[in-house]
Amino acid sequence: MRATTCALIGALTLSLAGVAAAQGIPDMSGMSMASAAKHGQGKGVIKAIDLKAGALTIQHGPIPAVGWPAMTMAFKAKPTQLLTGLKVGEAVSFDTTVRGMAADVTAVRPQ
Ligand SMILES: [Cu+2]
Repeated sequence: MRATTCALIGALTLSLAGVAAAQGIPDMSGMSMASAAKHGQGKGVIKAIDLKAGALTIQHGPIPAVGWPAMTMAFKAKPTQLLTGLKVGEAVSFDTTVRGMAADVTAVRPQ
C-alpha cells in the first residue's frame, strides 16, 4: 500500500514538473505532436507493394522535416492509385504526411 502511494506521488510530481517546464516554452506547438500532421519529402527504394492494403514499404533516407532518421517502413498510399505502375526495387522520391506513428505517402516520383 505504501509503495503504491509513493509511486503515485512520484508520478504526480513528475507531471507537475512537466507542466512547469512546458510553461517556460513560448511555442506550445510541440505539445500537440500526436495529432498535428507533419509534411516532408524523402528519397528511397521501394521494398514492398501491397495493393490490397493500399500500402508500400520504402527504405528511405533521413527526412529532417518530420524528424526521421533513415529507416525501412510501411506507408499508406493516399490515394491508393499512387501504387499503380510502381515496382519493387524502384528508386523514388516521395511526399509524406505523418500523424503520430502513422505515415501516408501522398506523391511518388520515380528517380
Ligand atoms: Cu520512416
